[in-house]
This record gives sequence, C-alpha cells and structure tokens, in this order.
Amino acid sequence: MKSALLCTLALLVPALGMAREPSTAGAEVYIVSPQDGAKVKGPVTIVFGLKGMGIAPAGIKFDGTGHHHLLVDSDAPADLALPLPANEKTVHFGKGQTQTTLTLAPGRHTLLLVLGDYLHIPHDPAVISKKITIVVE
Ligand SMILES: [Cu+2]
Repeated sequence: MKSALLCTLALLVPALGMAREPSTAGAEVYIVSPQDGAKVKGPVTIVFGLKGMGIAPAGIKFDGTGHHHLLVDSDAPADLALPLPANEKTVHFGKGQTQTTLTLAPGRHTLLLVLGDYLHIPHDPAVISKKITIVVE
C-alpha cells in the first residue's frame, strides 16, 4: 500500500513541475535599436529582433514561439523557471509586438530582452539578449 502510494507520487511530481518550453537551438533575441551606448532623446523607440524562433501572442501555445519582455534597468530574473513578473521594470508584449516607445527619465538606462513562452516563462535554455545601456538626454 505504502509503496503503491510512493509510486503514484513519483509519477505525479514531474507532471506537476512547470516544464519549460524548449527554445530552438541557436535562437537569438536582440535589440535592433537603439544601439548599445547610444545617446537618445526621449521618448525612445525600442525595436526588438528575434532570430531562429517566432512570435506568438501570450496564451497561445505554439512550438518554437514566444513573446518579448523588455526589462528596464534590471537583470534577468534569477529563477528562470517562474513566469516573468509584470511590473514597471518588466514590460510584457503579449500581443506579439516587436517594438515599443518608452518615456524614460533623463540619464543612463539599461535595456534587456527576454523571450517568454505562452505562460510568460523563459524557454529552456532561456533566450535572453545582451544588456545594452543608453543615455537619455
Ligand atoms: Cu509575458
């Protein structure tokens, strides 16, 4: 009886874990513009680039796709198995947008893109851009 219960648990536990969607080998996300180190006047239009995978709106599960998340003045989350938060530093583009225009305070800012799956969870392995720095005049 006890061993039967343990067997059942052993089968259930992996199913309950949040399996991350696989990314496509060689997939890359990057910021097309502005360029790293650019001095810009606000508001700033940020154009997202993606190679090797496709864009799908949040909530739609389709292999090899995801949607963009722009992280302003922050690093990629430490735990990539969790959905990306929605806050003022993490902007979701769940409609499948590939650019945005932001009003940023004058000064230095960092920008980072993270591709997330239909549940806003980074893929495995995660597809994360290089972090760029811009200066808003
Ligand atoms: Cu999202």
